[in-house]
Amino acid sequence: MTRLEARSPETMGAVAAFVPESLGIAGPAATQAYRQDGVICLRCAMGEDWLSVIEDAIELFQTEQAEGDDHNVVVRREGDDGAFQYSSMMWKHNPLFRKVIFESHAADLFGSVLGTRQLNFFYDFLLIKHPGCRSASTPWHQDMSYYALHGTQIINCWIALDDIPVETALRFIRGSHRSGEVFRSVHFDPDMTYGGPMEERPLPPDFDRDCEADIVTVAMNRGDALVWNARTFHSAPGNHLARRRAALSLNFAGDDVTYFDMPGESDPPDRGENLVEGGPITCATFPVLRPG
Ligand SMILES: O=C(O)CCC(=O)C(=O)O
Repeated sequence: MTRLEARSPETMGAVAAFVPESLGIAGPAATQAYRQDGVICLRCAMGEDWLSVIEDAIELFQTEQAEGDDHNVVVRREGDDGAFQYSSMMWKHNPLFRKVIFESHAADLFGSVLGTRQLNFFYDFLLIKHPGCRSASTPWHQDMSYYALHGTQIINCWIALDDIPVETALRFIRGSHRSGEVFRSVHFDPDMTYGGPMEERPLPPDFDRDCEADIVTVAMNRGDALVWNARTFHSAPGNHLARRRAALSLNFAGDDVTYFDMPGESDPPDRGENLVEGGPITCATFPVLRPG
């Protein structure tokens, strides 16, 4: 796990950015860049109409649902002015998140990047780095390390809810999804570890100390979205700015994804209903959004 900032954003390359061809289609150049780089940025992926539904969903979650929800984590480290909050699977209890997932163009737009026939919803993930949560850096990791899934067609679609300058933006290792290797899961909270016997997996490399590492980043505006492959390594700094840095990530799975009866803890911890090793993931928890 790497927490030191050894590379400044000026030394990094740029995530390829595209304006979607239409509301529901990213377009061939975006899809090709996603395949090659394992990450792209889609400009203006969500308009204010849907962003305001997301803000209302967050408001409902924070005021009525977050407390007591064991999927909701709030970490405030000593010396920080603000906390890092992250929550998942909110859609199960929150009709406004459900509206975004089931009724917006998100499934069409992001699904078009995957080039899949069937699209399942995997989970939602809200990340709020409150002003001044300076030490809440996100370690280098692959999302795949945490998933009780097999397959390659798994994407994280991370919708910026604030303007995000490069100083607090996500960083990626371009093309790191292509080796196919899955590394060990590391906890976002440095005081915690994941339980379980997946220790044969290697720990993530220390990319910040590797001047050859092809790190790319991008400044985002509210409504832009990053789409990345579940095997693409990424990290992020803490929020040293005096303003919120929030995102809603929607995670989808395509045709080649099956259930992995992973030993130990997975994240999300939810394992669906009656899933069997190597079998389809469709169930109430991972519903089909677009049939094959
Ligand atoms: O926003 C961040 O700092 C981290 C996001 C991330 O790593 C993820 O969604 O997997």
